[in-house]
Amino acid sequence: MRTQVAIIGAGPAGLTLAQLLHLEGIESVILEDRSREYVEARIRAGVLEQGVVDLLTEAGVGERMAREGLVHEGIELQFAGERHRIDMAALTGGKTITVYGQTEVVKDLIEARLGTGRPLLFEVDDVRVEEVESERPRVLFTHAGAQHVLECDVVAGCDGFHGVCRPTIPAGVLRTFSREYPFGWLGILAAVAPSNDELVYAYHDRGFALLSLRSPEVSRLYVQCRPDEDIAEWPDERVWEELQIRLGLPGWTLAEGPVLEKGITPMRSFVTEPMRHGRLFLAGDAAHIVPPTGAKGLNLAAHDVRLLADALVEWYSSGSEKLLDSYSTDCLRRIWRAEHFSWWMTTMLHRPEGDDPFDLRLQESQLRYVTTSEAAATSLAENYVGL
Ligand code: FAS
Ligand code: PHB
Repeated sequence: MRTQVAIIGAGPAGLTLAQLLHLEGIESVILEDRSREYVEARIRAGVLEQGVVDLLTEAGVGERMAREGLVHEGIELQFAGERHRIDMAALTGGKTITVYGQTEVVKDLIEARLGTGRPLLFEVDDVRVEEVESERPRVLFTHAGAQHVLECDVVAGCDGFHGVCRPTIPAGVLRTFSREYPFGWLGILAAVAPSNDELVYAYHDRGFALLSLRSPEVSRLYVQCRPDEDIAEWPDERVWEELQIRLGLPGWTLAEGPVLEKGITPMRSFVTEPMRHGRLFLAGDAAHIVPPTGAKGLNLAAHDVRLLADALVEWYSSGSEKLLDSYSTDCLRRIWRAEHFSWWMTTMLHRPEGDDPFDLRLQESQLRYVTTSEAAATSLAENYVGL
């Protein structure tokens, strides 16, 4: 087999890259180790920045998102029994976010890919990336019981945090930066109308809680928990009880309903530098991870592949490697801004281990400041809607 760009991973990064390259007549093959059903059902992100909505629309996959996505102009921060709205549209000259689940983005991208007739192979195994330091990299894999060699010009490592591409890069080449947080998120998807029109990020003595949504009929909610929690210790009743306590306000009730999905997500910050080694380019979670408090993960992946697609189009059309050479630097500028914002939102809103009284006062002061100062609220808003 031969192609121009071998894409490892059919998550938002790999699928978006493939679509952008297709629109420019550049061939690619996507190799995904899970099934289509698994990939489309994986519950993850829920918030799209304005810039990513525009990117997906320009890529021709925005029609259902425009119809079903929920455009929000603000979010709410809750602490000390008060709920404060951050009017992000007013603070950013009209920029908004769109609530549209990652599952739906992935379904739209897979449908578009299949419509192009270009290869998207699910349930591949034993993926190995070789010769990335040469001008003829290749990917070895098995599919439907047969072994294959995919010759290509470039490999795009879009295979997530646990993928095989980043480890392909020899030791000593990469520099990694990471931070593990002493807590995780227990998330539920529930068949009940959201009890608030906009997202609510709640700081509480018992821990953080987030009220989000997927549609007018489906709620998405999270509570801070220990990272090593056994989900068996969180029956639905306990989840709802914690949500009622942490989000509760006088005169406001949180509607409950059947839990459709429940899972625990650990939280970490992680960046690898550089994001390129020879003809291998890393994008999305394969290169960086953010705690989900800033709703940046999916959005960062999309921005990476927009830059990678631009660089590949320039290379194939003019032979210039200028954008390929600056890909990593250009991505990392945005990545580190999002890493800081995600770390800042996480440390401001999550109950710290040990309840250090100094830390608690700092958090309350920060929350008070960001909900009373236009300058501080503008900083949060411009990062949240996307710089
Ligand atoms: P992905 O991990 O989505 O995709 C990588 C793909 O590569 C996967 O389909 C995987 O099966 C495949 N793959 C892996 N190894 C392979 C191999 N060897 N061969 C072939 N294929 C391989 N972000 C938010 O903004 N908000 C959230 O609430 C949020 N919640 C999250 C919850 C969880 C449990 C996780 C893990 C992440 C969450 N994220 C969230 C972040 C998430 O949305 C990522 O940022 C986003 O999926 C990044 O997309 P990709 O880079 O495409 O990586
Ligand atoms: C979600 O709806 O899944 C969601 C929203 C905002 C976040 C994280 C997750 O910060």
